[in-house]
Amino acid sequence: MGIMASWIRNTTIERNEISDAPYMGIQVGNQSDIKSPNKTAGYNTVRNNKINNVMKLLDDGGGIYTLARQIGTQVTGNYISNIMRGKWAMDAPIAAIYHDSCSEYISVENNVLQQVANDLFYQESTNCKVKNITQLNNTDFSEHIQNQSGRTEKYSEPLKREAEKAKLKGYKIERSQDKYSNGEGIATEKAGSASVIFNKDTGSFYIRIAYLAENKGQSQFKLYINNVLLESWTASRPAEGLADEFKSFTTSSITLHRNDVIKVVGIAKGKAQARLDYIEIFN
Ligand SMILES: [Ca+2]
Repeated sequence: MGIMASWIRNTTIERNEISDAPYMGIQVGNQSDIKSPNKTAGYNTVRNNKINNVMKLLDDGGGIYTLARQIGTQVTGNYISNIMRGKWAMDAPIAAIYHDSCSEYISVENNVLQQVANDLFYQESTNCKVKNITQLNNTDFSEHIQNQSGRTEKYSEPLKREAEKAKLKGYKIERSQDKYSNGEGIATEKAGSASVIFNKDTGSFYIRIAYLAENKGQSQFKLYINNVLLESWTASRPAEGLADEFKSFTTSSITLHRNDVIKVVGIAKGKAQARLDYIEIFN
């Protein structure tokens, strides 16, 4: 196994290169207490990793493997290739991305799955089925995603700014273990803004805004850099069975300069309160 991450929360696994391994590339999540499944893993990010030629000996696994409910978990930008059944494998499945028992509330977006025995596998044969997995734009070729995965000399640690620690206008700090990855975020009944200062050297970065999809309405969000509008989006709807669901919006790559002001404006809709959790800047 390349990376094994069991009962973890708020953990990012990114820009690794894992190859030629007898078993899996990355496992995120592990068996949870079925009576309180939200109390174990959640809010994890598996991003821009390069995984090649794993599962060489064993079966019942994959390039990236998830287990148990983990609200707010995102698997994105990974380049997974050559996941084929080895000659010692038995009858269990092998897949580029393998969702095992109870995997739930995970988004799987913009991954490249190339030369694989199966692309995505969902465990259906146990009494705790996989459900509420969002799948978007997974493909077998993307020059951009392939180039963006694995190690890079330009790598810098993501900058994560909690919304509740930003400069706020019209927003109030709210404490809720159910709503926010770290138990704290911000909410507004009308409209508000949260601003942070970018404090790294000039470079190309992505900005990811973690917000709450609320079933009471679809709030609007706008992202400004130095008061110039860059993006606007509407909150998505939470998955079935959830009152709210952690979601995120990621920009395309943009140039940021030291002391740029990154401002997110939220406009409440109905009884939804344009809730924000954090702003993350990564390259
Ligand atoms: Ca927060």
